[in-house]
Amino acid sequence: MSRSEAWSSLEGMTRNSTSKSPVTLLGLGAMGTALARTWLAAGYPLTVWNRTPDRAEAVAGAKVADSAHEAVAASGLVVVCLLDDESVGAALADVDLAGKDLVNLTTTTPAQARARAEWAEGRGARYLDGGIMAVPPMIGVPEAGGYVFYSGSRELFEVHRDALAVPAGTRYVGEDAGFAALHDVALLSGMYGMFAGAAHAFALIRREDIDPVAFAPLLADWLAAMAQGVHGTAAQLKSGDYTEGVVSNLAMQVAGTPTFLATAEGQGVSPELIEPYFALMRRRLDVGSGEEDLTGVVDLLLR
Ligand code: FVH
Repeated sequence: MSRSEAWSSLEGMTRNSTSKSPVTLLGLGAMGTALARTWLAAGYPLTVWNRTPDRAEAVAGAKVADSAHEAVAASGLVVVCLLDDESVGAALADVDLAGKDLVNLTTTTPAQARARAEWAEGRGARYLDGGIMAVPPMIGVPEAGGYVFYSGSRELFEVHRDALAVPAGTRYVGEDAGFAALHDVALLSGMYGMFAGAAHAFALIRREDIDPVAFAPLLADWLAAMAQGVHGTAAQLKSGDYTEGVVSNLAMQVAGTPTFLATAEGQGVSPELIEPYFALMRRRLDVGSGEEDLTGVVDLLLR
């Protein structure tokens, strides 16, 4: 590198580190600590606070505040990553939020997120809610594919976009503060359905001479292939025509369910995870929807 290149590179580094606005982070649990480390590594001046002060030892380089009040006063952007909505209320109870940009990455319900947005705005803050689609080891590792859903103040999101993009990808899903939590919980609920199916599958082979380690890739590949079906479901929900592009209709699938139940019985496996889904399929068939896809089950769930 020539002298002039080295100088301009040094200038660039200085400009970058001085142009980064300070960030305050409340909460140094597993996730908060991972977040903190990425902001520090990226050169953001970071102030942290945690209810149990010892945990701040894990984030060398951050300024450690003695109280949530002091931490919030230190930066315009205040990120909160605590256990639940109750802990957010407790941590911020006596804190002056006027003029602050509050980003709440704590997992909550959509209703709690909306109420928290109203609460924060009532105290003079702009509010953005976040739903983290990552586990701590994925934070600060772009190739891991983690990201955060954001919803609420678009202005806040745009102003702090660069800082918010440091720990993980960002996906803004609307002005409704509850939407990030709703997307988060919807995806995780889908995940638990998948885990339930996988648990049933493993139970079926559990007592046989079948190596679960050899079985796992078969199951994973099958689930990944079948997961693509959600695009067809979405298209049908949008058009309202549940017979559009049907490959395996409901009547055929319901006819196959006794085989699954008899197999479970034969293997000494409880059908409690799959039977509720089959019951919904039968209910939909009973109203004359045999030519449809499985999409009608979605409507049966709506109370
Ligand atoms: N860890 C994960 O895999 C998931 C990934 C997806 C998103 N979640 C959510 O992130 C929030 C924080 O999770 P976490 O992993 O950091 O959780 P913990 O390690 O258990 O740390 C909890 C922090 O909350 C503080 N805290 C708890 N109660 C209070 C309170 N009443 N007042 C003030 N702070 C409180 C706790 O402080 P301390 O116990 O160290 O004193 C920790 O800082 C969460 O919503 C996940 O669902 C993580």
